[in-house]
Amino acid sequence: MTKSDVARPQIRPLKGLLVGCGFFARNHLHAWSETKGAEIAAVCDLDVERAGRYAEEFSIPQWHGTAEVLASGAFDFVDICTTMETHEALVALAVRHRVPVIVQKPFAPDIDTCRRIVANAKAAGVPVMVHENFRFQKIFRRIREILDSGEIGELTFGRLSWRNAIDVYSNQPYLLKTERFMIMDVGIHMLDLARFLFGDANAVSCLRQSVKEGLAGEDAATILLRHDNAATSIVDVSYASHRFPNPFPQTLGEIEGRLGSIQILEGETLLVHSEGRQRRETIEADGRNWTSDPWTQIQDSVPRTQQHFIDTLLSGGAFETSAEDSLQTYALAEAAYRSAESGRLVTTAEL
Ligand code: NAD
Ligand code: 89V
Repeated sequence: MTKSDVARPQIRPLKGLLVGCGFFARNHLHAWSETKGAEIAAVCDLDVERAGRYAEEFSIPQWHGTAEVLASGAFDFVDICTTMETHEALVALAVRHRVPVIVQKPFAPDIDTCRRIVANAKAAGVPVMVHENFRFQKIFRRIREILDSGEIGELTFGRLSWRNAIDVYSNQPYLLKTERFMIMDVGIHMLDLARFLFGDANAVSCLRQSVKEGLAGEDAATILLRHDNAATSIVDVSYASHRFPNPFPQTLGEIEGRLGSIQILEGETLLVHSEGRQRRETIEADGRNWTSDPWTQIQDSVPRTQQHFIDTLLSGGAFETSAEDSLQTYALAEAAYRSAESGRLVTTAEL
């Protein structure tokens, strides 16, 4: 999808509509207030009172009970912060009115739906980015720099582990009823990180677990990836891992190359091993007056993700997590579910 035809001179801030005034939208609205070159002109939610409350809290002039307001032509972009089963219809509505989109993860519940959304947007030439913010966390930008420096040599192995036992259900009760749960909720962050750090992958083996009683889907999964560059990686995620203190929301792990390795430790600390010695780096997320531990590391990544969207929209370049590129990430998630069902290694080519 070329965006050169959508590059635009910056005269006034781009005006956005935020759709979905729920749990995580607060972070989006705080982040938009510090995103250069953009402002939220209106919010909408099916629960129009809730939209009104958010508009008042964030001093936003307009609020609506439906996203059909996109037909007004008043918006330069739309930020969709609703749950995955609503994304196909909402993105299609934006595409119909030629409004560029940033849409929260999970992009959609399955690969066929993701592909339909991408084909529809591509046919209309409307830019769509998936709001996938873990790769925009400061620690992962630093790891990318170290890998690009060649300090640990050619990559051979990686492991990304996200394990804790926070009560995610109080803020996000819909997760109790979601059949495709942990792989789509947190696994997708890790699969995108695995592609960002270790390169594209072409085969997946996966085991799912449902540890907590009464869940419709899995709250833990262990995924093995075969990368195009012959590296192997493991992604393991769980909402049922009891650690004290709780490491939420940190991603831990290790990365190995032919000359050295990087350990991702608690406390946003990297231990880099190369040339026979080790070096320690701590990359703390930036706190703000609207962020609070333990969420700071995630909250800090939201304005970085949104700034990338706006800068790329204005420059006409390619989004890092474009809808089209994200098809490869969601193919890995799809392969993981199919592997868990079939008990065998699944290649992305067969999807
Ligand atoms: P939520 O259920 O709290 O909020 C969603 C809101 O959207 C609700 O108020 C609902 O009324 C509204 N809505 C649903 N369909 C709508 C429609 N067609 N038009 C207008 N409004 C509509 O959900 P949440 O927990 O805020 O999660 C939203 C998305 O953000 C999910 O996909 C979730 O996975 C994702 N999320 C991402 C992060 C992260 O980026 N790190 C963290 C938490 C949640
Ligand atoms: O990031 C997410 O998608 C959330 C989490 C609790 C991990 O932040 O579900």
